Amino acid sequence: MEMPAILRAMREPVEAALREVLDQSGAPPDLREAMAWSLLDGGKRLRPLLVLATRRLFPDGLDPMPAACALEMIHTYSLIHDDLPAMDDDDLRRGRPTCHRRFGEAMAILAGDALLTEAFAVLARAYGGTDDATGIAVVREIAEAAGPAGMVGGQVLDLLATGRAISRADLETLHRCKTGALIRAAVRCGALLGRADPRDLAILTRCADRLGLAFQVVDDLLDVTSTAEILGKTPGKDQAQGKTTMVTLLGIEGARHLGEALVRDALADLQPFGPQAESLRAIAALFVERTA
Ligand code: GRG
Repeated sequence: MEMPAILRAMREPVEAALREVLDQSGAPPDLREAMAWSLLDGGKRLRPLLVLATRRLFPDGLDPMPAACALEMIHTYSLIHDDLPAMDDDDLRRGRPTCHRRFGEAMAILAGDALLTEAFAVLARAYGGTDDATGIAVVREIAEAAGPAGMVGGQVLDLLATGRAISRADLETLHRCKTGALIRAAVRCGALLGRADPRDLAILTRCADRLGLAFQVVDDLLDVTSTAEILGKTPGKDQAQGKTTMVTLLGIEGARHLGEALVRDALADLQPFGPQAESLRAIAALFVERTA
């Protein structure tokens, strides 16, 4: 998917930082290869970009790159585990074989485990020595977003909802946990690292929640409107698994309108931040314009 130049330029240092994280992980070569297969395979890097772009709103603070890398590592672990036969049982991710198809199930589980645990090592190394509360707030933010009340909890809600109809409220709760939590954490970490005041943090949290839901609405749309070639993963899975989605609840046009309205409101949230929010606005636009 083509990204605007401003985001492409921000993505380059993220790729280099992720490579360095792997080099310093101490993983045995076979494990490193499996981790690299999934981590360095051309994801859009939306979560790291959100951390960096939000940090740009503020003049002072801490380096956002370790938090950006940690979130991408946790996102990648979640995709590896989600693709396993015990969960979504998928063969294709980002246009090539999933980690377990390439390296076997045991190695894929361990590559996911390694990415998750190493993410917290990256955070501890980077922020452990800071003498204020910012570092620990960032670790807490990411742990809570990834854990039982966040992404893992959302995955369980998704599992339980498979094959049965659920209400729109329950679907929004599921989305807020499964995909929204990491997106919210990305924005909040950028703000925390920029030492945002409580008012700005609240505005950005609301903006992130809107973006998180818009992201999932578009994901539901792409699942029915796109192809494996464009998506890089198997389309049509929601219907095949009997899942309630924003498309089944609102129809294609209704879901499209909801996604657009959410991003419009998210952009309005960014108004007070002026030109400093240019890259964040570009990411927000991408959330509805994305094709993969
Ligand atoms: C296994 C604990 C555990 C959690 C899995 C996020 C998740 C929970 C599963 C992924 C299933 C899925 C395809 C959800 C739709 C939203 C999503 C996370 C899409 C992939 O994110 P992108 O589009 O991917 O940012 P890239 O490949 O660009 O990184």
